[in-house]
Amino acid sequence: GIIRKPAAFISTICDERGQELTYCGVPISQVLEKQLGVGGTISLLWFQRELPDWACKFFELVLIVTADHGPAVSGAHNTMVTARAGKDLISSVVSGLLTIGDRFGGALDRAAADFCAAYDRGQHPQEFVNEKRAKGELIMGIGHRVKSINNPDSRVRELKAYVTSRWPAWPVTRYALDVEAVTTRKKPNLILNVDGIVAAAMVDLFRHTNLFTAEEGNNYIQMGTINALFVLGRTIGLVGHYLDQKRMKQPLYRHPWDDITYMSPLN
Ligand code: Q5B
Repeated sequence: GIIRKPAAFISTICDERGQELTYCGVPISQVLEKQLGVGGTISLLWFQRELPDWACKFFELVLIVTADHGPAVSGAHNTMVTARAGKDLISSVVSGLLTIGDRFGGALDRAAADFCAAYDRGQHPQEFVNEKRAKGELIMGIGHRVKSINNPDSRVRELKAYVTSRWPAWPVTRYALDVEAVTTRKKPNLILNVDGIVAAAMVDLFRHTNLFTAEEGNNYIQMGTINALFVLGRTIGLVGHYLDQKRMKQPLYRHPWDDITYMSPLN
């Protein structure tokens, strides 16, 4: 018979070779006809299955609420500075995306892993907080520079209302809220932040749709899937900031000297 050389790549999410493009086996016409939307498209291309409507709508809700959080945050700031240095859209957006990490918008995966591990071992939220403090570690998904119990984050309120009314069960989200109750007693800004609520809700989603095995759900958490929701959402805002600076023909940005403390070790 014909001996076929082994393929260099295996792809399991999309096929463009036939008459009609398919997303994980579903023809694009059906994606449109069934109005799967952006959430349904994420469900096919990221998770290789059609997730229930409540889950797809949740992805869309996350994209909406994480799309932007003003010009002052790290990502938007970098994008604006890069745009004003005369760079193109991709360079400017990428420079913003590269700021996403533990401190800014990229705490979701570790928050998911930590909350779910603590919940699974039956650790009391107070003990979890004590343990983190003893290790000198920050709790991922907790804390905000400007939001606090006195200045609540409406994004978190919306997400919490959605999850608690639509999820079949949400024990890890409950656990994260119990952690928040402990941390906010210490400092009012140690709230469950937008990263934290999305992370906890995603663990509950993997566990309670009955469409993922426990191993699949855990693998998705380990792979870095949940940060992808923030990355995708915030890309919308970063494009907006790039266009905004270009539209206004903003000049090269140079940081003012009076806002820099120059300290030479030899003076
Ligand atoms: N402390 C977010 O810090 C921030 C603590 C904590 C225990 C904690 C910090 C943090 C974990 C990572 C995380 C996602 C850096 C944040 C986001 C998207 C965004 C952004 C936007 C958007 C804020 C002061 C005191 C110290 C600390 C203690 C702080 N966090 N203790 N666990 N998690 N969180 N990141 O206010 O005793 O005084 O030494 O890293 O979840 O990024 O809008 O800005 O949409 O764009 O600068 O919402 O919480 O406070 O670091 O100076 O700490 O609080 O140990 O204690 P801050 P720090 P002490 S959402």
